[in-house]
Amino acid sequence: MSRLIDKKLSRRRFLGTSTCALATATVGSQARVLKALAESGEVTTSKVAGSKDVFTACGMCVNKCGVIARVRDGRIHKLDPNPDYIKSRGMLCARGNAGVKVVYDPDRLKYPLIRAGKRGEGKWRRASWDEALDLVAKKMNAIAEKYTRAGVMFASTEGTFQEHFFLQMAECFGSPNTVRHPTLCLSSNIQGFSATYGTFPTPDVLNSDYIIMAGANRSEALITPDSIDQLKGDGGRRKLVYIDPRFTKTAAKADEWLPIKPGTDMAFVLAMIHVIVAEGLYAKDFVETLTVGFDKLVPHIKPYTPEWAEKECEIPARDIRRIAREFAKAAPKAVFYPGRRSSFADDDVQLRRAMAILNAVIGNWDTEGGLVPNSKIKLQKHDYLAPWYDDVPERIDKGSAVFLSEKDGSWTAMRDRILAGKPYPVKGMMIYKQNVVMSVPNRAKTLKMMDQMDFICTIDITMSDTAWYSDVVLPEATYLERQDPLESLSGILPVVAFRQPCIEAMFESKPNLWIMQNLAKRLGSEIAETFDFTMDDLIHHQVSKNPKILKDLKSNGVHYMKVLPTYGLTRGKRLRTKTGKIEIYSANYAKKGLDPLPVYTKHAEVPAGKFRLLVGRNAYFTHWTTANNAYLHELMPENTLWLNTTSAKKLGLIDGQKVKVKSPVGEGTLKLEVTDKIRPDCVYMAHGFGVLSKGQSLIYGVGACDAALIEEKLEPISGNVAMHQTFVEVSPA
Ligand SMILES: Nc1nc2c(c(=O)[nH]1)N[C@H]1C(S)=C(S)[C@@H](COP(=O)(O)OP(=O)(O)OC[C@H]3O[C@@H](n4cnc5c(=O)[nH]c(N)nc54)[C@H](O)[C@@H]3O)O[C@H]1N2
Ligand SMILES: Nc1nc2c(c(=O)[nH]1)N[C@H]1C(S)=C(S)[C@@H](COP(=O)(O)OP(=O)(O)OC[C@H]3O[C@@H](n4cnc5c(=O)[nH]c(N)nc54)[C@H](O)[C@@H]3O)O[C@H]1N2
Ligand code: SF4
Ligand SMILES: [Mo]
Repeated sequence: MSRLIDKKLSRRRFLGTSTCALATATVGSQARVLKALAESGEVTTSKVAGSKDVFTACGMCVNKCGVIARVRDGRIHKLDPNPDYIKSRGMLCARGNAGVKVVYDPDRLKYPLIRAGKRGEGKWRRASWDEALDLVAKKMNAIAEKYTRAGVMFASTEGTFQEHFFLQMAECFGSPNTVRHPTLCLSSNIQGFSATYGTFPTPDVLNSDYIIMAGANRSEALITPDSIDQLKGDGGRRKLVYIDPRFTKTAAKADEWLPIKPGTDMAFVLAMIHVIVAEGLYAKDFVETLTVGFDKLVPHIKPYTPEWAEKECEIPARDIRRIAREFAKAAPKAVFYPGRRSSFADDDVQLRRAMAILNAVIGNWDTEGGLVPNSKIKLQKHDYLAPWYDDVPERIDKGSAVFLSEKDGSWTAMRDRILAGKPYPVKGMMIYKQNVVMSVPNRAKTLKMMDQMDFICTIDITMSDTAWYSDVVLPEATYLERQDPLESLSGILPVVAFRQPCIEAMFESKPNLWIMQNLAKRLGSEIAETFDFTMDDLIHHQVSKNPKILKDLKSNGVHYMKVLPTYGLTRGKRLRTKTGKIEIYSANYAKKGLDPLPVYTKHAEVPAGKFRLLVGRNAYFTHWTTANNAYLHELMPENTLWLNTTSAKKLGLIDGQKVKVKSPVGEGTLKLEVTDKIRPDCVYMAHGFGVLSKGQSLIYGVGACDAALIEEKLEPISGNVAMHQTFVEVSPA
């Protein structure tokens, strides 16, 4: 019997990130771009002779671009972009194309595996699903009995499945200890903007005339449609100012590159606000009617002059002044881009608040070319009745951050509490689609936490480092082999993404729903009942209020709302802040003892003879997950340490030599890349190498692991980890 209950009956209410669900969306100018792209022939969708073409959604990163898989004789020959998929402007990136190699990867997980040697030794035996799932259920129950149900933690990352089934499993099993990627990624950003606007808005990159991007490397760290829009559609009118200690590909495409001193962005932003306020360049009517606290901002911002900021951020005062004037002049078609990953420093929420306030004072809220509240296409929720347990304690990381998300937790805070065994023991780990050994800074500490676990189960598609240190490894079918729930992607142009199987699941891999259902059966009838539906049931339930969605998905692979551009839908309405207005001054923060207006704090200087370690994306890889992909590996077979030419000279190091990098928490060896593309006080390496798992045959023994080097610093408001506060020594290997 289907258990898709309409009303939310769940015991614990999951608090998601707030999005402003609006009735209509903005399509007009966006549709023009898509049409122009299609006419220019840039969207190539060459058919494979005799192929069956299947619409699906890319699973290589968070964007879920529209794909047409060309399938012949039960094999995927080629992946093409879906030209109708408006969010990605009909684009499929290098990783999207390389998705074929995920399916036909000799290193992929084929069967359930049970550890045969010591943890991390790499000795496995093949098991049947029955045996493996019996063991997982037995271990979960044993931990629940000995400790409490909270003794099993559930870790997962972004994706279509985790929301639906993995968190449901955690809740139905009775553990409050779910932990997901946001505190390794963007939770401080969401917090800073939401505290100001009541939502995390989307920049209207396509229609903006002036964009400042700080540490948002959109030409390499792809976010659709921003990455494409940043390059298209402005007829040469737009100016892009890019701020990054590294000369990235976005810097190469920008009109100006400002190599800021890391950790000092807030000085730049506050000085911009200073100029705009002092010179009366702010949007007066807008500020008066739509914001609160401008009167408090005026005296607050006074000391933050460009001359003061220059000393902090090393961007000349005259440039700050000029950029502030240009920015205000282009308003409201101007944005200080909100960015995505926000874990630069441990005061990141206040940096994001400053960025939000800068946008607010020029009045770019909910206007063309400005910051636009997200729209989202409504899908019916999958609800269920979770069993009730009396003895479940609060989350182990409760109170570790001022605004801690109930479903996302704080990764590093949770790890610290587990290691301390306080306030209670957590002895089991269920991991779905997350590589915690690589993605949580300070790898040694993560391994120590795993060491003290009685049981670890990882569900992945390949032998990640996390799987390598697990007791049971379960193979999920890859994204090209399974049906996922529909996913509504919010934005200026919201779409519903559709993932359907292009071929049958290979080997003994199984989709997540099957895995959860079969585990649930072993955990008892109450839990099993909540999983008693088919994927088809779920999808029909999701579109039950609007069946056209599914019709569109089946015929075009995408559903979006085709209406004229509509900005300003929030005008005259209350925002989702306490005052209903844009909160320049946050009384809510004041009440919690936080700075109600962003106050600049100095960070530690790089000690003599050391360098600040930076992390960042490149266009060929998604985090760690694609380094071992045969196609992408060709583009980047190893990672290098970027070191500035003058710094290399001082150390007597030469390009191409092997160097040792040492931080207070770890070390690694990799090849040196001497370059002028980075400030002399920083070094950088790509994420994804220095793996521990021998199951990654192309990259095992190659390069260094950034997670082994980075010290975790907690951003106390959001629980986000700060990534760029580690200093390293570099010496010949
Ligand atoms: N050092 C360092 N750490 C970082 C970052 C960094 O740049 N440097 N970036 C941070 C950021 S922004 C983020 S968002 C996080 C991301 O870090 P995580 O949340 O850990 O995500 P990924 O690293 O992408 O790992 C995803 C795992 O899922 C597996 N996988 C892929 N597809 C499937 C599938 O279909 N099913 C299943 N079951 N598994 C699958 C992959 O093989 C991989 O093991 O990392 C953060 N940590
Ligand atoms: N190709 C590709 N695209 C991706 C992903 C991927 O793995 N691969 N991951 C997706 C995910 S999960 C995320 S979160 C986004 C991340 O998107 P971004 O946040 O744009 O990605 P990063 O490359 O981490 O960008 C951080 C940049 O900040 C710079 N930086 C470091 N410190 C400072 C500082 O103090 N100030 C300033 N101004 N800059 C600084 C770094 O040099 C780096 O270039 O990308 C998404 N898109
Ligand atoms: S940006 Fe690339 S990897 Fe990410 S979903 Fe789109 S095509 Fe796939
Ligand atoms: Mo991220």
